Amino acid sequence: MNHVLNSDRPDKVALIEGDHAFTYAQVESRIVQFASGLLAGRSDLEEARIAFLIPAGVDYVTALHGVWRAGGIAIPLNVASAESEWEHCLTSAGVTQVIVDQQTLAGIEGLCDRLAMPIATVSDTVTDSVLPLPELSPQRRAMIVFTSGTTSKPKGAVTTHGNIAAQIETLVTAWEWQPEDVIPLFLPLHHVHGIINVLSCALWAGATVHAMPRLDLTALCAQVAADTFSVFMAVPTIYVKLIDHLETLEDEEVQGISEGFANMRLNVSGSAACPVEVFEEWRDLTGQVLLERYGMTEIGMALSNPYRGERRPGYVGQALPDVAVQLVDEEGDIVTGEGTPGEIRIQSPTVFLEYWGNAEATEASFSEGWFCTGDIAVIEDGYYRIMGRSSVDIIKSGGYKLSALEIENKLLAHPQIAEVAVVGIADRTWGEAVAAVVALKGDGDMTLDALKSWCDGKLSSYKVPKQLQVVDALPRNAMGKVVKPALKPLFE
Ligand code: MLC
Ligand code: AMP
Repeated sequence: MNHVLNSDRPDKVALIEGDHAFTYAQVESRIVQFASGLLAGRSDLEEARIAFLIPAGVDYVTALHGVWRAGGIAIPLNVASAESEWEHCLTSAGVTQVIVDQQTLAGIEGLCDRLAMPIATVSDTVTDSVLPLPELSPQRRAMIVFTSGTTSKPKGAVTTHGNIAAQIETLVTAWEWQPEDVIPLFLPLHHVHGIINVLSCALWAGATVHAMPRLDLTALCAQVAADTFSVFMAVPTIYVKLIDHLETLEDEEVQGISEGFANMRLNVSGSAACPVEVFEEWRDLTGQVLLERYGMTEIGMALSNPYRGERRPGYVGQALPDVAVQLVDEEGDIVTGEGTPGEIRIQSPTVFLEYWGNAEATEASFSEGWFCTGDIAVIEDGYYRIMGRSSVDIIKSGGYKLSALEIENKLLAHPQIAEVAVVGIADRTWGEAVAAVVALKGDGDMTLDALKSWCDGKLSSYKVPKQLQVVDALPRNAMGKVVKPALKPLFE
């Protein structure tokens, strides 16, 4: 199936990258040339895993769609990861080839050499000898997105072509995507928020995407003030950063930017809870009533406030089209009626197939055919409200899901650290901030700056603790397990 790239208006601009505009026809032709180059004479990649490390732009789209069209499984990697994190993704997924661009080549070249993994750029791969591309059924595996959880190492969530099409279609329908839409893309492209909600929905609808390699608030706001965009999607942290940024500007400039946001048809917040104060400040500043929605790597988007109708602050709305939702209480009973909390469970064509090479984890995440999210919610007056997560070992920082265990395991390699516990503490900007409590070997001391320097290159920088407390010993229960809730007050 040739899903996801609109073919209705070949001359329309699909993607803007810096000073370059690429039409749908140009993007399509580059994808076919790249897919043909990848195939190199074969008729189908037969689900070979092809990873890529490419910032937002035409090469990213070419790699993603090219791997799909050649019958491979696309694995978008975080351009900002530490080497050991890339190594885990490449080896655990059995990647056979890595695609880079000129900027990212130097960072991963050494690792690929060591792993004897072929590496190439998109430009090296495209060919003029275009081949017939394979027919792909919706059941075929299409993508692996690495996601953290309650285990130490991230797991690769596999979605099929059918899952991806369903994830896109439900949002295109619910949020009324149109070919006239224009959206900025500054979110990272190794997670579903950027890949599906922004990039893929836009390209499915025939809209235009402005690809930005990173979040540059000044440049972004200048384009907003020029009324470039009709739709805007971000995590709550970015709305907080925008509110703070506007406070530093002159009134006249603020007015232009606020009007730019006010003139858009839709502002969406998701990937983490949007605090009611942020919802209200954004409405006061721009007149936009944020549409908050809830999703997850394994399921795409599941719950959303209405596009037309009341968007309620602090709530994530109702089930999206074709998504079935259950709340299940601690006894395993389905919650009926309003006001009683339960774990969110999902059944939908959007739900992923499996964790790559980890049948045990896949099985553990389903119950009687329902995917168990680990998020606790309640229904009030017909709207779902997310109350929290069943695990204290998951931290949501700036929209990134982090595993406390993964960070603890890294920190334990520090020669001075005897024991460590990592928790998420409430933070206005990040939602939750990573905080570490350590007990040291011997009599020495440890500063946060010293710990951060030690982490450099060992962990992605957003996983590095933002706060540190040194204690004599960690509080443990009778079973010897660290009592994490007792640690949070240390940071108050
Ligand atoms: C950056 N930093 C973070 C951070 N992002 N710290 C904690 N948490 C984060 N999320 C730190 C860096 O390490 C660095 O620290 C400093 O902030 C500046 O880095 P930066 O890269 O210049 O920051 P900035 O560009 O402002 O990045 C913030 C951000 C980014 C909000 C734009 O975090 C981001 O893009 N988040 C979105 C993640 C996302 O897309 N999640 C969706 C997952 S899918 P130092 O110390 O080095 O200076 C999902 C499903 C769903 O959740 O429902 O959507
Ligand atoms: P990820 O695994 O990175 O896809 O993150 C998914 C998780 O983000 C969910 O399981 C929720 O815990 C959280 N999440 C996403 N959207 C929201 C939201 N609107 N409110 C609260 N939590 C959210």
